[in-house]
Amino acid sequence: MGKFYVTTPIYYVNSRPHLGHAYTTMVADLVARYRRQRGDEVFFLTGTDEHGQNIERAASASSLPVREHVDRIVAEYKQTFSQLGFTYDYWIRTTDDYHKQGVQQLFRKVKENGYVYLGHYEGWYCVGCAEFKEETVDGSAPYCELHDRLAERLSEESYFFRLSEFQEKLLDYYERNPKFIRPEARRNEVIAFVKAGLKDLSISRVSVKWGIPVPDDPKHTLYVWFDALSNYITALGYGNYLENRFDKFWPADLHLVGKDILRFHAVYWPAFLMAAGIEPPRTVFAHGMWLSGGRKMSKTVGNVIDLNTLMRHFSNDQVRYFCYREMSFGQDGDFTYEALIDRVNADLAKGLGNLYSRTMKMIEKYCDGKLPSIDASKTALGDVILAAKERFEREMQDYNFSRALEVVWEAISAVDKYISDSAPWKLAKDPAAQSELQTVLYSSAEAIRHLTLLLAPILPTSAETMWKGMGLEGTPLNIVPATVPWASLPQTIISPPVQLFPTIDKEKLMAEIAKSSDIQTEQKTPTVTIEDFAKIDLRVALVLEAERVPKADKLLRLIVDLGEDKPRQIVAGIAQYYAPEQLIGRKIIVVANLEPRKLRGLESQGMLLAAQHSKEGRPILAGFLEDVPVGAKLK
Ligand code: ME8
Repeated sequence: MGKFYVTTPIYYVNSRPHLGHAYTTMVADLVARYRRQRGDEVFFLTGTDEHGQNIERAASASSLPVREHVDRIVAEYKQTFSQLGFTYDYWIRTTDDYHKQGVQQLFRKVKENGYVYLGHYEGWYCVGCAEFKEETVDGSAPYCELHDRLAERLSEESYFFRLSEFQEKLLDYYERNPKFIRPEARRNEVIAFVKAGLKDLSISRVSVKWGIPVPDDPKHTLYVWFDALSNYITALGYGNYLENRFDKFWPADLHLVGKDILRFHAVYWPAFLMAAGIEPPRTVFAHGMWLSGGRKMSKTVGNVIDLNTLMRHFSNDQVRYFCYREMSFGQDGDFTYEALIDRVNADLAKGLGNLYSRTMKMIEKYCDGKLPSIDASKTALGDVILAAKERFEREMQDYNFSRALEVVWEAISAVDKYISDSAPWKLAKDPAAQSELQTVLYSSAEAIRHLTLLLAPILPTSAETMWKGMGLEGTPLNIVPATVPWASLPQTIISPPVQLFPTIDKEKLMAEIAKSSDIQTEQKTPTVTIEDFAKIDLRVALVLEAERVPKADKLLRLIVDLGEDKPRQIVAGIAQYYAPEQLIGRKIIVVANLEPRKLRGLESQGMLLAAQHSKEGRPILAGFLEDVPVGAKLK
């Protein structure tokens, strides 16, 4: 028995939670339940990252005061995570006062130890990434692929963290702690990155107001990542008035993160901690990303898996099973509703559910619902189950969730096969085979009991139902599987068997899902008045010229005639779907009074209209079947 401290990233409150955010927390929930079941004292932390320019911008886009905006998103996160049944112990918000105190304390400590100095920073900053980008060879603004925008030039007074002094210390730490960064491939990437050299890191901004003030110099706010990473210790009471859990729980045993933010956790975070004289965490595990239909989930593509839709059509256990089983932990995975339904049908309905109900039905029928009692030495399956239990523990402790599940399902198949081979329905008809029949039923039920214990952290609701259904006492999550010997199943009375996982009618459910995501999209679009609509100047435009924008795979530069004095330039992100020559001479629709915007240094004086292909995500340009005069207004 020991302690176990597991964390998730704290999520940005610039948009609503989606499957990706739920996933990391779902894995943390699994680890937390697994550890608790084995008797550890667990602290499971999750929460929200609420400062910085990005959040300020998201708030202004939703026309709300920042406070109100963040409170709303946090409420939605909490509501969703509670519906998903997550058992976190604490929810940290970086806008909470104790966090602010703790972060300031960490800054003071790092400064006191000589690792902070005041300087000037000038560079290309992407607001979306909240980080400075590398200089380009020709000195022009770098383009951020991820956020489809040019970085902005920023020069300001800034406090710097002497990251450059930590290169050797970090490399040494990685060397001495081979499990610090996992999986192995990611560890190698980080090592290569650190070996290439570390520059000092700017850790304050004067340009950002929505943040934690630097102690004794409040015109600066702390860099969002310094603020955010500190959450892992401020939530334990570091540098503030919360209950002191730091002494018990630090260092963290497991920081779970997506691979997108590994560098912050594996380079900056241990360096900040070392600078403050605090021990770094034990393991940072970077998992892969969920793709959807083979593509990165993105709002523009429209393939984000919405949690409300997911929760409406699937139980938490079904979603948990799929996520743990489908994603090889550490690699990317593909999330589709089709695959989810297939797994539920094959593994849960036909596999686990069927084994449970056939066994319980036979006990009901052949033993009047009372578990038989037999001599332990006569049982079958003991070695299969004990071997499975051992392998399961090894895989779980190594965070190979998918393989741990394979182990359980192999055991399920073995029990199934044992039942089919022994054919209890035949034994039942033979009065001389009664003791053999009891052996088969007892062994199968005992195997199910052991597997239920293993499954408890994975499928908490179903495991509880199975446990109660078998008339067993207590709750499986409070029982350490290793302390339960084989062939110790008591003679309980079972409840009438229930169907744990009904088979899903795939076609029908897919149609319902499609319908409910349409409804959702409709609901999210607010109604506008005719006056609002009239503010948008839509015009017919003729494409005169079209060419690719050098070094930007996505952009086309168009010259279009709107029937005005002179043609306009429009920069559009359609280069992957339309060749320039396809467009010349074509009549399109343009939003003529959109605020001009610079893309790759080129001013776009309008926006063209296209429909979004819902499945492929590709844009399809709007046009007319009949001929229309250039410059005609649409209304
Ligand atoms: O990065 N697949 O917050 P964030 C799997 N605030 N996981 C995904 C995912 C996907 N498609 N999309 C998101 C931040 N995630 C910072 C973190 S921590 C001190 C500060 C998960 O809201 C994954 O864990 O952008 C990823 O690392 C995290 O959400 C990013 O959440």
